Amino acid sequence: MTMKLYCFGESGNAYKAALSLELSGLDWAPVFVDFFNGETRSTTYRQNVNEMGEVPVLVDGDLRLTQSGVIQTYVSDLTGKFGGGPEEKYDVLRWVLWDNHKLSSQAGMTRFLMNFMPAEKRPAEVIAFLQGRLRAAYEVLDRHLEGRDWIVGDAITNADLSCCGYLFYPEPFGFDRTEWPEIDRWLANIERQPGWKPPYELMPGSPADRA
Ligand SMILES: N[C@@H](CCC(=O)N[C@@H](CS)C(=O)NCC(=O)O)C(=O)O
Repeated sequence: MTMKLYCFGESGNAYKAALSLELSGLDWAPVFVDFFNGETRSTTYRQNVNEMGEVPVLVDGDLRLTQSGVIQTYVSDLTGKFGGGPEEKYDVLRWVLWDNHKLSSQAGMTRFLMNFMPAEKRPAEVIAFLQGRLRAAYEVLDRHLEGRDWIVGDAITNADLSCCGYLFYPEPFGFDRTEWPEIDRWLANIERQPGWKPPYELMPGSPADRA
């Protein structure tokens, strides 16, 4: 049976789940969530789809999973891909948790404030603060990638598929991959994976659709 992923194109957190599903070769289909018209905040969504009011949500038969890291782990359990070897799995988890806290959550927030919030409401001080926090995260990642092709071990894992979640988006949020040579090289490694697609080709909905 085809798995369903509740998502929308602008969501880097949903992209992490979509990319894992796509690269794993599992049979999945997106279900568009109309975030920009308030769907995730609706009572219907919270009662029937996700009490946390978020995407991504994966539905596989009777099983419903939320949180990108959980969905990625499920994909690994089903396919044996991207989980790292037995001695790497905790290191993979360590980077997924770091990403969820220090990289993706702040990148998602900054990108939202700089691109999707009406221009007159954009809080310059908050954006500057978040960009400072993000630079510290880019530094951690760039330094870690020195001499490595992948974040953990010798092959792509959920650590990579999590940390890259926001870094392929075209909208400006203070990240320029040419400033970070190790991150740039690592993103190119991910782009070379068979089946790789950028976010707006993998999931429905994009700024262009709303223009
Ligand atoms: N840690 C969560 C974060 C999920 C998340 O923040 N999703 C955002 C979209 S990128 C969302 O659905 N927000 C809905 C809202 O704030 O109303 C994950 O990795 O799945």
